[in-house]
Amino acid sequence: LAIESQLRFALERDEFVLHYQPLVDMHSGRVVGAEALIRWQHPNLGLIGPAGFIQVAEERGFIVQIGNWVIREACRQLAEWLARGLPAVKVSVNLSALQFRQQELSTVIEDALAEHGLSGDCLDVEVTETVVMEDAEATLAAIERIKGMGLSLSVDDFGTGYSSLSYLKRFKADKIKIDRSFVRDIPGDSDDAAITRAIINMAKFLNMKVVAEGVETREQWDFLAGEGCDLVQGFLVAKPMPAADFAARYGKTP
Ligand code: G
Ligand code: G
Ligand code: NA
Ligand code: MN
Repeated sequence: LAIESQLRFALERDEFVLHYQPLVDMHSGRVVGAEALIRWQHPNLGLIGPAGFIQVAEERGFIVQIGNWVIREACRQLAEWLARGLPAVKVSVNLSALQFRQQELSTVIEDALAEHGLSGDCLDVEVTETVVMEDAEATLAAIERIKGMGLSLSVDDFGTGYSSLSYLKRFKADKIKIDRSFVRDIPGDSDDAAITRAIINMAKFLNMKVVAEGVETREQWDFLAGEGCDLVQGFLVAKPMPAADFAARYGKTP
């Protein structure tokens, strides 16, 4: 059976899972966030990453339902961690452009938060630059509703899309996530070092926090720290992991 037809049933068969990757505050060294990253536990093919099905889900119109599940599951998981006394982290969920076209996005988020007794500031939504630029008026309205509920907004994979700095300002993003393609060759590559430095400085002037993605080495960390980067995400800290592993590793109160 083709992936497409199995994807249709994956939700009702409860085959999706969220893995979590920590975001670390460079100043305190503490885990302050967790990005929720979807995987499909396929009955025959094993664990499939988002690259293997998100685009198909978008094309086939499944992404809204899947994305709504992600929002609810992230809230359920965070509430469970908090109920067990784990330190609070902000959970980031990735939203695709099509989710902004549904009228109910803010209602879905509101209901998920309410059902689990969470406030809006527990959640962060990650959107790519492309999302921000497509259908700007409708997306802007949806983002304003979401931000009005207390959620923060992060621009994901920054630098890889057709960024317009005026959009960035209009959407009042709270965070910029520097795409890992720029981070990979710092500090050695002088172009990437300059780009990374420029993004960090721009974010500071716009009052936004900066997350460096894909940090794998101590040298990258040191360079980013020296440039004033706020947060780091990457294999140097940890790979994305199942919720239970995340809780076991970061649940210890410092
Ligand atoms: O998990 P991995 O590191 O392979 O993530 C690859 C990409 O998949 C990331 O760019 C991320 O934005 C996207 N992705 C992960 N989880 C979700 C999700 O729940 N919804 C959407 N739309 N994209 C996701
Ligand atoms: O949302 P986004 O597309 O940025 O999703 C993050 C993706 O980056 C996930 O697929 C995750 O597994 C991957 N990733 C996270 N940290 C690192 C890292 O340090 N190195 C590399 N190569 N990939 C990473
Ligand atoms: Na992301
Ligand atoms: Mn990214």
